[in-house]
Amino acid sequence: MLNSAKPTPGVISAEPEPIKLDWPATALLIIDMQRDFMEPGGFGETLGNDVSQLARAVNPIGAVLKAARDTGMLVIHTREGHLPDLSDAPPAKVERGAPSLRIGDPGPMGRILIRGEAGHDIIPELYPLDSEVVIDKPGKGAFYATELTDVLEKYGIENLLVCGVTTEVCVNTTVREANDRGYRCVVISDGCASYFPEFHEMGLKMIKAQGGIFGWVADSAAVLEAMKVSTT
Ligand code: C5J
Repeated sequence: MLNSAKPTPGVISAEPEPIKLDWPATALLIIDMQRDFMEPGGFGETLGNDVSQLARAVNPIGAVLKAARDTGMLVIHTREGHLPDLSDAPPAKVERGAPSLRIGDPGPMGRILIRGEAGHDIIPELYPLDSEVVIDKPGKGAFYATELTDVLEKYGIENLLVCGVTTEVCVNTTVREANDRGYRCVVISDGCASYFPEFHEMGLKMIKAQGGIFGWVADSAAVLEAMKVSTT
């Protein structure tokens, strides 16, 4: 745990300070745990990244996902990707850089970052249940051009437990969007990962700095400990 003090029952030992959440108003938001980011041959690797760096987030997310399912917490998964005709993919995104394959090109897991292709799907270890919400997003943030706000309002959600990949890109963008919309975000530190370990560290620091300018950061053990008490 991040804080050495004995946790108060139901309170998440978080940084910059402990936080107590109203659990019925809390959702688990899992960002982009897709084969395209996690596995060789996908979007992440075409950008030159070592995808093995992301594997460390899978088990911590799995543990919190299990607890969320056991306690009936709303679970939301996101997937970054584009329509097959690329009508929702800005040319500035598609044309950028010098990847080995561009968005829409055929790859070993189907067309890169295209909805419906094998690479776009969520990894088997964290596969959504039919009852869970899946948000398809064309951007890095989960609020841009999606129905996420409507979903959160429908379920009366005020707080988000956020995890997924990558820490400094889609997790950070989503947390910043959520913070501006008034949601309390607790980012699960070991449930996030980056291709660049130093960006992961810095991405978490940016969230919790300045009194938690974008939100709170806690590890999965601290979140699980608090959930044990608070959901009963
Ligand atoms: C990226 C993401 N890194 N899910 N997407 O392009 O963070």
